[in-house]
Amino acid sequence: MTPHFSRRRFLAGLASGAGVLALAGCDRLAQNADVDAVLRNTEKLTMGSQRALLPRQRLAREYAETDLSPVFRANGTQMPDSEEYAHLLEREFADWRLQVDGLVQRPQSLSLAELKRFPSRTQITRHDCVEGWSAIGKWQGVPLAHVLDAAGLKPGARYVVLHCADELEKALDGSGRYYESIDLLDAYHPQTILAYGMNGEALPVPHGAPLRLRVERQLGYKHAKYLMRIEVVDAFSAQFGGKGGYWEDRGYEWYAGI
Ligand SMILES: Nc1nc2c(c(=O)[nH]1)N[C@H]1C(S)=C(S)[C@@H](COP(=O)(O)O)O[C@H]1N2
Ligand SMILES: [Mo]
Repeated sequence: MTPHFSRRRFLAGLASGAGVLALAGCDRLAQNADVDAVLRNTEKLTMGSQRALLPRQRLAREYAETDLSPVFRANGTQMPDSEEYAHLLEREFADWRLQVDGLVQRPQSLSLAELKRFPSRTQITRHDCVEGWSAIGKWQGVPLAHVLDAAGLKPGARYVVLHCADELEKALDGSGRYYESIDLLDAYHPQTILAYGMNGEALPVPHGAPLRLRVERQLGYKHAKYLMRIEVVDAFSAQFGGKGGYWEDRGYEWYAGI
């Protein structure tokens, strides 16, 4: 008996009592129209209860153009302080590449033009910073799911680490570099995008040019700006301070759900 069939029998047992299990083998169970109807219903029930148990896959609220904040604050780094970034900016990011590596089948090195050739998503959402301010902005970018699919996950992939160009704290050992991490549930969420556009224009430098993460079900500090590299890992304990992000290493929650 395949695991699939035993799962169906388990579901049928749940729905109509253990009697069904006692009287029928797999074949009879599958051929019986009434039982099929029960199975179809329990499948819906299963989907419903899984959706209820997985509120993280809910969509964040999306707004209208008229809701856009007249001013969207920039926070944290507003201009990465490195020669490398200065050179990239000078050439309008023509030499910038997003590295995608780690537990992937096909490591990628993607230019901005290549990222823009993927299907894009535009969303108007509210950004909430723990420091107590919010702003509504329009973001355009490629769903992270498409980029991960292009790279192909390897078995064991669990988290996506986002490496940034900026050091928020100057430290000789590189421990002051901004980074973040999210799990695959958030990485594949339909509103999780790598944004290259903001409010109808190219993403401005203070907001993370040329590319930043939008992960709309979480607080502001998870939305890593100035992306350079996406690394797929099985655990983030070996990265920097081991807590999964620049602010997490300094005491903030790793899962900053809103
Ligand atoms: N690379 C990088 N990403 C970052 C930060 C930063 O300092 N460096 N600050 C975070 C915080 S705390 C917030 S609230 C948002 C601010 O995004 P904004 O500048 O577009 O408002 O970016 C987040 N991502
Ligand atoms: Mo923030």
